[in-house]
Amino acid sequence: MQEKRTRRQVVLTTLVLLAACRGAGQGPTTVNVELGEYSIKVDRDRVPAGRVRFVAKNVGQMEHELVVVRTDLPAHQLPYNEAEQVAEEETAGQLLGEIEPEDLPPGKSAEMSLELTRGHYVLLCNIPTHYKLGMYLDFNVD
Ligand SMILES: [Cu+2]
Repeated sequence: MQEKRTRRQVVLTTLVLLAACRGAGQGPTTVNVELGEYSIKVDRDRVPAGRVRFVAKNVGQMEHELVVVRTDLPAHQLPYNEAEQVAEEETAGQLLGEIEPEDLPPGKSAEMSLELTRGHYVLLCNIPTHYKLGMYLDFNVD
């Protein structure tokens, strides 16, 4: 009887410790992003809710940017402003962040961290014409 209780205590203590360790080690989820002509590539397009660190590298020959929008619309169906040749980020949903510097020169990297809740997001480069040329990507947070 007593042994049973002790064993249960050990199990409980272990569970508490495991939970504590997991909590302590819970840093941001890193997503590596490659920007190029004319695509956006990521090493993961699905992450758990929480802090997400986007590390973007411009692997192309011209300037690009990285914008994160929360929207229910599929990445290829954001409202488009024909006159300015850009996707309308604010109309599509909620603009969450933009990497700094806004226009990332070729060969350069930059990062940003965002607190993301469960839902669908779109990553895009909204330098005129780039969205239409294919610089968008669906991204999900569970
Ligand atoms: Cu671009």
